[in-house]
Amino acid sequence: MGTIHLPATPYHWPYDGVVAPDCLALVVIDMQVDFCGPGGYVDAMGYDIALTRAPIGPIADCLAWARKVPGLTVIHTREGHRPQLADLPANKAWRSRNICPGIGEPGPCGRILVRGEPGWEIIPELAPLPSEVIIDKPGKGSFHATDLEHILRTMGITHLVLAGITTDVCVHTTMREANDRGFECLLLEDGTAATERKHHEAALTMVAMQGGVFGATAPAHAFIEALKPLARAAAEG
Ligand code: C5J
Repeated sequence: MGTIHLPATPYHWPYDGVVAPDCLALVVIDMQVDFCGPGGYVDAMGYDIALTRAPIGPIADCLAWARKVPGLTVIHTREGHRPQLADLPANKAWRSRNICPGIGEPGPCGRILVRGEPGWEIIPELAPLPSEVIIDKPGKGSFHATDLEHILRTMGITHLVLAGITTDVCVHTTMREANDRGFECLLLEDGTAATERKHHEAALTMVAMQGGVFGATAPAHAFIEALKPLARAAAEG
């Protein structure tokens, strides 16, 4: 079995030299209609969804190659709440109502950020395969109130490549949570985006400070180049 390593900022990733595909997960965060689709939550708040849609192509390319590498795990997350909003903290509800239809209120894509509604679905371009893990999370981080850590430890996964939206909120929170738990993280620079470009750029810069305080960053093509030899070897049998 081959291994994965690639040029990244601020160090050649991973810190420990190489990672085998069965110790690696590609985690695609919250690529839901509510965050990047027309009529979804971000659109309703008045942000430009062209920004949050920009990573769709790079993520689709990464998924296509990752799915060809035996042993590599793909995980998707969805932010959302139970229909009765029993898992929606009062401060999150209050803040969301300050801007537009609040979480749980009706919008063009159904009730905002409520599980089972059209806006909560992952966009069709990045639809999970039936074999892939989906984590439903009520918070910004993917570890809070989910079984993500249990799944990663059970599967022997130690290294995470992160993509999805938004860079400064759910992706950063997840990366920080993962880093504190000892997972070695790589963030895909063009596989993520924020509702404001300057926040995206600042969030990438923050990862690389202090020698890589939360891990490293690299463009999606660098990750894909690292996957290609393994995918080709698998195809040749
Ligand atoms: C936000 C997210 N921004 N997925 N969620 O509320 O980043």
